[in-house]
Amino acid sequence: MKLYIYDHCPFCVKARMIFGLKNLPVELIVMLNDDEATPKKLVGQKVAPILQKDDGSAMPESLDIVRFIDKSDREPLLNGKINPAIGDWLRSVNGYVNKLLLPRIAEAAFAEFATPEARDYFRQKKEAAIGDFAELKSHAPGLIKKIGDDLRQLDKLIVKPNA
Ligand SMILES: N[C@@H](CCC(=O)N[C@@H](CS)C(=O)NCC(=O)O)C(=O)O
Repeated sequence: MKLYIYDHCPFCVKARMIFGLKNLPVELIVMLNDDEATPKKLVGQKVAPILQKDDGSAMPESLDIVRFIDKSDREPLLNGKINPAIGDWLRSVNGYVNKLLLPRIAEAAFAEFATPEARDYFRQKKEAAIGDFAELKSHAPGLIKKIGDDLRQLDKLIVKPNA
C-alpha cells in the first residue's frame, strides 16, 4: 500500500501512526505541495493523506484510513473509550495553533517544499487563509504562553502514556 502525504501534515501523522502501531509496511510518498495533479487524479481533490490500496483504489480522510487499516487484520487496536474532553481540547487549540505553526512550517526543510515553487504555493495559500506570516510571528510570545498552558492541561487528560 502507498500513503501519499506531506511531512508537515498532522492528519498524515495520524494516518502514519496506525501503520506503526500495527507494525504494517507502507510506502510513503511525499507530494510536492504545489502538485495538484496527483491528489486530484487519485481522489478528485487536492488533499493529503491519501491511501492507495494494492488494487489501485484510493481513499482520503485520515480517520477513514486509520479505521480501514486498523480493521484490516481483524485485530483492531483502537477499541478504548474516547474521552470527549480531549476532543474539546483539540477544538479549542485548533482555533489558534495554526497562527504559530504555519509561519514556521513554511520555513522548514520538509520534502513537500523541495522546490521554491512548492514553498511559495504553501505560503501564498496559507497567508490568504490566516494572514501575513510576519505579522503572525510578531504575536508569537502570547501564543507560545497559551499553547504551553494548554499542553499542561492536555497532560492531565492523558491517563496512560500509550493511550
Ligand atoms: N479531513 C481531512 C483533512 C486533511 C487536510 O486538511 N489536509 C491538508 C494538509 S494538513 C490538505 O491537504 N490541505 C490542502 C492543501 O494543502 O492544499 C483528513 O482528516 O484527512
